[in-house]
Amino acid sequence: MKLYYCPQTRAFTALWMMEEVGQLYELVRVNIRAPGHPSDAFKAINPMGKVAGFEDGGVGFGETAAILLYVADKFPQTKLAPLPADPRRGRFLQWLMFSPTTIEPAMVEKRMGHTANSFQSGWGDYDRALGALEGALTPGPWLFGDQFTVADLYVGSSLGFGMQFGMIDKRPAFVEFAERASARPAFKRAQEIEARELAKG
Ligand SMILES: N[C@@H](CCC(=O)N[C@@H](CS)C(=O)NCC(=O)O)C(=O)O
Repeated sequence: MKLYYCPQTRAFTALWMMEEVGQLYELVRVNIRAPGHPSDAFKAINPMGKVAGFEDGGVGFGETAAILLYVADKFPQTKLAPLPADPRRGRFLQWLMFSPTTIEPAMVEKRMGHTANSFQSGWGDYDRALGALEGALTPGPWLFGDQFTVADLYVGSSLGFGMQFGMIDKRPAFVEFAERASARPAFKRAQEIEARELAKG
């Protein structure tokens, strides 16, 4: 397995995932700020030319949610995803997709300082999106009680990033959830790898 990665980008979420799984993988650096990026070779991995990218068995793909789900399904012993026959699977997929489909556009709305037409916009609007998420994080500790899944990982990562850059309100449920997620040993290992990679330049 190869993870195509660049420090200080969304690829951190997939890096954290790989550290949760604990299987051998190769970290392949992609410099998204270099002239000529994205190369044709990298677009053969991820047609959008964005990180994170992933490759397994010679097949490449992108999109963080796809990478998280693919790896969680490949290693079911990690219990990072309810199995396909589990009735909770649909709700798990809903929350896994919530970051790219709903939290991310809501954060853009906040940054741009406008209010979306909640009825027409796929993510509703900022308050509606955050309200739905806030409701799901209680009572916790995770979206599915005691079972930590990649949906928690992605939501935790998005909340941490969004609150750091002022695009998500620091509501107590969000702060506590992000703190709980970032206290995980795999998160800390990913941070160490990120610091090491950053130091390489
Ligand atoms: N929907 C993608 C977004 C990935 C993304 O936007 N990555 C940015 C870095 S945070 C990137 O690669 N930008 C460089 C580019 O667009 O060429 C995902 O979640 O994986």
